[in-house]
Amino acid sequence: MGHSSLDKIIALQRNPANIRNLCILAHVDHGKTTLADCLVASNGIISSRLAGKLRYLDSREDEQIRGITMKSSAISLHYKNGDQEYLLNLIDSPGHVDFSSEVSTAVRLCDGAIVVVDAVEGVCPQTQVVLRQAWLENIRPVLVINKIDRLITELKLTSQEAYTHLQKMLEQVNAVTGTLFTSKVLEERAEKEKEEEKEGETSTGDQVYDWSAGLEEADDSHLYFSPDQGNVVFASAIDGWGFSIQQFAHIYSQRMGIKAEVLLRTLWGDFYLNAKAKRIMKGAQAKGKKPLFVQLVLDNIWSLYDAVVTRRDKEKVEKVVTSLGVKVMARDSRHSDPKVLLTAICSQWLPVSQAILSMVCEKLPSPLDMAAERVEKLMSVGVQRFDSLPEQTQDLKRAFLQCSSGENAPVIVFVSKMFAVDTKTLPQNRQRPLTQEEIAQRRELARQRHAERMAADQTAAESHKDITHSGNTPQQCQPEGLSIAKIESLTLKDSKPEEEEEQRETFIAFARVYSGVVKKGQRVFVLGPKYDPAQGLSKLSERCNASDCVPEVPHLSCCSMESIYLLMGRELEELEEVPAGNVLGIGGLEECILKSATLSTSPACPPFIPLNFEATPIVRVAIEPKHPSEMPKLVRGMRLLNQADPCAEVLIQETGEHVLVTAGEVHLQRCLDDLRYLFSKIEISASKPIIPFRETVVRPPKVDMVNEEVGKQQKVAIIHQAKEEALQGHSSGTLHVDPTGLVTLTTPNRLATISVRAIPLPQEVTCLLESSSELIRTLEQVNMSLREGKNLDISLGTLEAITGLKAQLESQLQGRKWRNTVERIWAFGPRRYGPNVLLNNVEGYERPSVWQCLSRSNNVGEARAQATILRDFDNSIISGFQLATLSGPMCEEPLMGVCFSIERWDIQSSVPPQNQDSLKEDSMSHQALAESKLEGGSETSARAEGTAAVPSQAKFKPEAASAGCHGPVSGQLIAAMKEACRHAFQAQPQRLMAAMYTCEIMATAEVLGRVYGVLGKREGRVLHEEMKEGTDMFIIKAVLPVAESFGFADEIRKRTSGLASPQLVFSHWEVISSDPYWVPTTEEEYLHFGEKADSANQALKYMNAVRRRKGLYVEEKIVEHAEKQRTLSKNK
Ligand SMILES: Nc1nc2c(ncn2[C@@H]2O[C@H](COP(=O)(O)OP(=O)(O)OP(=O)(O)O)[C@@H](O)[C@H]2O)c(=O)[nH]1
Ligand SMILES: [Mg+2]
Repeated sequence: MGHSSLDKIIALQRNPANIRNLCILAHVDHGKTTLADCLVASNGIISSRLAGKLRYLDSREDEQIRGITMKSSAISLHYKNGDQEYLLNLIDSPGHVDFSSEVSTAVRLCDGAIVVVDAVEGVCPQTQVVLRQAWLENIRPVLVINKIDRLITELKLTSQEAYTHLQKMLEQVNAVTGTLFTSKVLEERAEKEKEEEKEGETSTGDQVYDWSAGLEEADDSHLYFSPDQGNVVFASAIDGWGFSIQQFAHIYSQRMGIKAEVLLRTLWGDFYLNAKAKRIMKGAQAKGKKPLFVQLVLDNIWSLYDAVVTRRDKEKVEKVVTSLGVKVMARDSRHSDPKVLLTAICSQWLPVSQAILSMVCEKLPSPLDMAAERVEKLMSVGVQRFDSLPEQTQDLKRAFLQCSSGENAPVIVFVSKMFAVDTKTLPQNRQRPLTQEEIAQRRELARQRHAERMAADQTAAESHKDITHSGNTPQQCQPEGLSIAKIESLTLKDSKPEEEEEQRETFIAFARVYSGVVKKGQRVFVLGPKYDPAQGLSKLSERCNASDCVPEVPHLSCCSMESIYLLMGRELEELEEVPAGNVLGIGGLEECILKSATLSTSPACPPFIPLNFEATPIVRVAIEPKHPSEMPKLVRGMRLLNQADPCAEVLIQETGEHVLVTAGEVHLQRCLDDLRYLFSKIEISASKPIIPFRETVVRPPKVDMVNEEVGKQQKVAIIHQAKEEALQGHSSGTLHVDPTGLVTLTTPNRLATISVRAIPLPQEVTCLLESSSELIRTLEQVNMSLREGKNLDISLGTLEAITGLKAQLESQLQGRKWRNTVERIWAFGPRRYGPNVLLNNVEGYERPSVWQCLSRSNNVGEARAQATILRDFDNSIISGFQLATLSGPMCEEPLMGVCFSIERWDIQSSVPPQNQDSLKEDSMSHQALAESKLEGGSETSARAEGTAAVPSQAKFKPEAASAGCHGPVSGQLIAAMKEACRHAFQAQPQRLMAAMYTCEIMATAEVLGRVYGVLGKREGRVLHEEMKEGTDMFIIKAVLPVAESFGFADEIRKRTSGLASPQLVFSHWEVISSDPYWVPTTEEEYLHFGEKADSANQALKYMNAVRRRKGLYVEEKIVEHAEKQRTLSKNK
């Protein structure tokens, strides 16, 4: 990078009004990086001839080979728009679903986005996702419709058809933004109403709102994409052209003498030119006239392509060239590839960089225009309301809005990811060209050294002569030995740092300054995601400096920003300081930041809300080094990988396996490559992907495997069988299963008895719980702090969301069986927010509900007063439930969609035996199950006497005697609860749930059959198929089990010769309908499936595969009835 442009960028960084921070977002392969190339070429960083071919921002080798972007990277460009100079910090993001976390990291640092859509493919799944992400982060998008050339050369549309096609596409894009916007307006309106209601029902009591009132009031015109709004550019990045209708309005207003404003309004839309009247009229479609856009814009482009590419008409080309006033070099016009000539003409006539950059400068906001709403959202820690934050923290909002670079402005920086670069390529270590003086100096030095060496050689030769002359061998040896040792030590010294150096990857933080000036070497506070500014402020003074000696505050540390860089795509440029409003790279933070963080000089600054990732990491593999001795290197490498990737997770399982969790197959491949060649630099081997399953229970099926109705008798028989099996497993009498599936279990010390029943949750409830897991987690946090007696100011939105969840649950859990269940929910699990429910059906046992935060003012005191012995052990029950739901009995995978209802719970306090008499009073029974009460009673006395050292009783029930050594009751209760849940689960028909991907495949008619073939082979299910309008493409939407998905994309690509490439997105969990424990019981079933019936049972296969992987017992008979194999030879 030249000095002049670096200086220019540094100067521009100081003027936030002329800075634009933007990213390029799109579905995979819609041409983001190609477009970025054109913009980069406009700054002379790459040659304009190579623009589009180089893909400059895809700097990794695998990105170039695969042709897809995997990491987002930034580059700073300058652009002169009119008389103003602008600085554009541009971030190119990946479009593949596997890397959507990289998109989140890019979007957070920007104020605007260029959304690119392929003119042929139109709105694709990732297009919707990125539009949503832009929405969630409150950044403003502009639209580029790319690859218009494909409409001409591939689809061979006429200009009129192309216009209709483009119109439709624009509608599609606007439909997506429309839904986002409507939901937001309605939400805001509801919030406003609520607040007004709260403020006082007296004054505004009788105001009536129409449901659409909010929608009409809000000005949404800037939210929709429309060429006449100036936020749409039509382009072909590969051919280097692009235009907005402003450009054409400008051209034609001069040529035709029509006002530019009039043209601006009419160039896009149903208008036509009436040549006779010399007027622009409405209603082109109705009158069958050419719309203005076709006549004045598209026709020109179409005829240019026709002349240059299709017909290669030299004369016409010359005419066009002279009429457009562009210059074409002779070698371009003589080139065998007509595209070269086309690019040469187009890039001068309608340069794409100019169209896009001027739109960006005019339509996207500068850092100064940051909306107050966005700031509040960024600063709202956890569930707290913005106005409940400390005053100093609220004051910081002003700093955000001012985006000031003054000396007194607090420094606020957000780091959205860490990326690794080779230490050698850092600007500090890069070789710079030598000046003349330095060259002369070096020459002189070399000359001196040479002279010295010559002199030394001479003296050495002389001394050698002396030694040989004297013939004294020991003397001769000594210096030699010495010198060898010296050399060794020297090489040792040399090689050691070199090795370290070689391994070193330097981590650079990808960040943005929101306020203040970041200076090299400055010390700042690093605020972890859980840092609470109120707590920080109570321990530190507001003026406290990060370089002072700071007392310990949780989630707060100090760090110095050792170096500061300008991000220039593949290169970095070292800077001394960066003012507010810019994107930058910061070195020296790898010790204090894992993936993302907030940095500030003020302890009042809250941590920014976490990035929202759209991708779910789901593909896991176990990794080990090829040579076991290299384990430490692998561990280090995995640590670095974890830091360098926003989405990858690295875990060490209890089994000691090192597990890598990634978002998909492509992401996995990239992570493995990174480990191999970058971070560990050793050979590694990865296991086959570990596929996650869920375990669940279902209602007893009504038909058997051959579709015959299951008779009542038989059903009972099955349950009896299950019961027997369950009882066989437990020889002691502590377990009891009744025919309805109620499991009663007593702890080994006979102090507590629990009865649990497992009930399948309705599917929509499971879905709801699964999708609201974040909310449930928040709810759990709130409950936790309520239990600790803290008072939290929960934001209105959160409270509303919780109320909404409760109402939804209530409406979905209808019917006699579920009456009042929602109020009685005890906990969710596993991990306290999973999709399983624990129900309190114990008669007479009251505990604070999980919804207590909704009505907490009147509930807390009451709940405390009720603390009983049962309440003391409440947590043990929850823990047991969490353990049971974390790993089920089928193959130790988490449960899903199961409701455990506790119907009875007895406990006796574990008082020492001298209090024998009081035992009975402590004993509490909440259900009058006569027999079990009797049983419980006798057990109690047995236990009491046993511990009071009455030997005869102890013999009678030896386990009761050792109650004391069974440990505290809570531990036993946890284990018993876990066991009870497992048995209750097993008493119901069990099923496995498989993770499912959805995929959208775009394929032409001729390869459609093959796509279906591959889908069918992999147990995929086609949801729907439609033809894309105006093309010969079909869009197939299908679901596919994750277990069958490995190699799917490759297979499809191979079978269709690269014409179709699917993208797999995790969508949901689905119950596998077959019963893994099923064995044929009726005659028909025997006939159908044979005796072993193991051929068709997919669920059993999955289950056994998981069990085998986990080293669990697998019941498998390879040969059941062995028969001697006979060879049927001819001779017999
Ligand atoms: N016909 C045509 N092809 C284009 C155009 N722009 C890009 N392409 C091609 O589309 C393919 C994908 O381009 P990229 O720029 O890598 O797409 P991307 O959006 O960066 O892809 P990801 O980063 O992987 O999401 C390349 O083969 C380009 O040559 C265009 O305007 N017309
Ligand atoms: Mg790309």
